[in-house]
Amino acid sequence: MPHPRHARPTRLLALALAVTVAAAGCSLIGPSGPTHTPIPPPAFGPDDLLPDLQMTKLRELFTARPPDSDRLELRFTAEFVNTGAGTFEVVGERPGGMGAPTMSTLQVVYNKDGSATRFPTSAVMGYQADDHTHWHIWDFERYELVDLATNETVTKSLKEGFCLWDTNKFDLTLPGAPEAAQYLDCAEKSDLSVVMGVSVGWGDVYDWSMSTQFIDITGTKPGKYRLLATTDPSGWMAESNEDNNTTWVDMEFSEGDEGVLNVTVTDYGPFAPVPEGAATPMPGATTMPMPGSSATPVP
Ligand SMILES: [Cu+2]
Repeated sequence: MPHPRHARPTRLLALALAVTVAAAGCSLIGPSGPTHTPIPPPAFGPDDLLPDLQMTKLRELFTARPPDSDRLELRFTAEFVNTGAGTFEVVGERPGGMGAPTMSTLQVVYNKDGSATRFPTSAVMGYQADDHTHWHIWDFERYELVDLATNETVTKSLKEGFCLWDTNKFDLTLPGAPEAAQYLDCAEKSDLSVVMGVSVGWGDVYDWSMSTQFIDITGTKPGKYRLLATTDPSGWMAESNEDNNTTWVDMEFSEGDEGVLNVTVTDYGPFAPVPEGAATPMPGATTMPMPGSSATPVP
């Protein structure tokens, strides 16, 4: 059933409560350094229709050197899906008007009785130009490469933004899954608010070909590595299960041509399994890797 985005009655939680609780929390070290004190999501009851965000299998992994650069990139396609009972919806607002470069955010959780809870989250949105030209949530996915010989993190994703969007049908047999995409717009530069999200049963795909969909592995030697990908890594959003947000893939890097590393996948960590009779097959690479990349992407 399509869900209305703005029309439902809301009960705004007491912000004072959230701030009091947040003051007791520890400061947060994100992938790009210290950020503001996180606001914990409120508690929810059995009639609140919470989303559940999970990663699907990481795919299309390969390394590449962009033209005119010494950087070596590990590129891959990542996707998170919403397998919960309710839609995942985030509202961005900038009450300060056009002069404000960022939007503060609210998550909206709908209830079986038709009401909705809107509450502030620690997530921040910014406008991204280049090949996106829309608003993003910063740091909503985290990617880390771990050297399996030393168990040390080699590199992490940069501060990165994500527009939440119903890009892929994942499991439309889930109760409440809409047949058609509901979230397809991350607004324009001049907009003062935006509603983004991922519906029940839908996925949001970050294709390897997007400008920032890589981690910098310059200087990484051949060997065995684990790539971990986590959605909502700081736990900003309310979900029915906070313990299934990470997936990983184990790989062996070997010397390739022209300084790239060839990638052989050896194992996968837990991921949201493609349901039997899924509405559509998982998307694969539709174009060849960029010049200078390592062979064909690993499916
Ligand atoms: Cu974008």
